[in-house]
Amino acid sequence: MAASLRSFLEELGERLVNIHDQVDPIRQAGVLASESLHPFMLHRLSGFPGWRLCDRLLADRQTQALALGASEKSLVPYLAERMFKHGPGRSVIVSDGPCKEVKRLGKDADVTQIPVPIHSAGDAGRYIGSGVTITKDPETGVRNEAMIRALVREPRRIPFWMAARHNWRHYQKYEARGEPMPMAYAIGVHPGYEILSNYSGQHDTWDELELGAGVLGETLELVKCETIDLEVPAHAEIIIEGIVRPKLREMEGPFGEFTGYRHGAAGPAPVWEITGITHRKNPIFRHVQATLFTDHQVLVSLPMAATLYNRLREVHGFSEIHEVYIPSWVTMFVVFVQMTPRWEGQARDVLLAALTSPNLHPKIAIAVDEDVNVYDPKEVFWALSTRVNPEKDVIVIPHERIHPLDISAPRYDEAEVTVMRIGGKMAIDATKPPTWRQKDRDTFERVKPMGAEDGMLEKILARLRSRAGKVSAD
Ligand SMILES: [Mn+2]
Repeated sequence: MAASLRSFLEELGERLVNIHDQVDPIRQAGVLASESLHPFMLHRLSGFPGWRLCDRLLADRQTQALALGASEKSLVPYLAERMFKHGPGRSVIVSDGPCKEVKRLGKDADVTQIPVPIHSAGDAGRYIGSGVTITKDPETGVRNEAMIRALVREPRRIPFWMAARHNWRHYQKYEARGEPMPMAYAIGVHPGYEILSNYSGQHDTWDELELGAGVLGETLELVKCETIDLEVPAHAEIIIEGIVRPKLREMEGPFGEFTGYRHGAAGPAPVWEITGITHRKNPIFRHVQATLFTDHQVLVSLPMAATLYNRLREVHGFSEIHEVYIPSWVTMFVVFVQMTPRWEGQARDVLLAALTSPNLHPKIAIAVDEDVNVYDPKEVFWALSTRVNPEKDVIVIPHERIHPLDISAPRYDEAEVTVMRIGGKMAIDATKPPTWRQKDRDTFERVKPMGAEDGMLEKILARLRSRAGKVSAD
């Protein structure tokens, strides 16, 4: 069976919380998605009979591992191995697919008839944040995917923020030719494909959907669009097709983003003119609530962590990297690296590599040793407190390009559709002295309470620890 949103929902089994109460998706789904700690499905949507809505499919490490076919314990190393050693998989074009069960083309297409929520109070309107955005390089014919936000306020006219670097490059090429760019959204695909569509590294001969096929170990089925020259995933719940004319701009934003702020990118934006919508029968709208601590961060931080894991291991020819962790509670601007430094300066170079990568997000990078639980903020702060001498272990780098939505740094050129911000970055080396100075390193060996290795105490310890609860990766 092809990997689809529905196959994943089946795999979730009892983890999926089914809600049969009547819910207004436009005005009530935002807070439900924001607060939920579980994958959930809304079965009765006011004003949208026949539709369902789901979100928080990647609510924790367990569901993330399920989406990628990985184990919880080695999620990032596994993903890096599938992405960079195994590599992209194959795709095949088929003549028909479930995404075409219902067709609404031309003037029959109306995006407002899809249960798209308002994410946050103060947003410019309803926003699609869950569309895997598909464009094609007009010179090479290679597709690109990313997930970008689109403002739904008219049936067929949608301003959208062109933050993603590769889609934007495609649009620049179409603009230079004076031609409209075909663009499609695939909404409601297997979350493995959603995750990989947020890969930001270079790709000249394959696209992010094929990278997803490689990670999931299947051949991806694509179908041709009805109204534009583009291929889309056959098993998607919803496909939206359209064109983006050159030079045309409309105001877009504000929109409450993954940073927890609504400002940062509002301004003139390209306009997507909808030419057709196709969807499955009894369609499921996959929502991605774009506020703090939601799927939004995870969708981007997982491929980013795998990309960094792969990249950091190459520093100095070989660096012993155990984990790269970008929790949703740091808004993707902070990267934790767990490593064993061998040489003097190695941790610092690893951190500098983490701050200059395909992703603009990392602004602060922190390295800790293998004896620090990188998933536990208390442990990381302990390492910061006791292993950092700020006058030598903190590097501040001025005047770097930083993430467009990081409003702590000033914005340049408000007239452009993509946002440019320049600000500082910081590396903090909270590792012990490197292994080549073993004696100095041994000074930082952690003390263990007496009896820590006494197996006879396990039952008593379990009772005594039960109130605190263990911190694990989110
Ligand atoms: Mn790309």
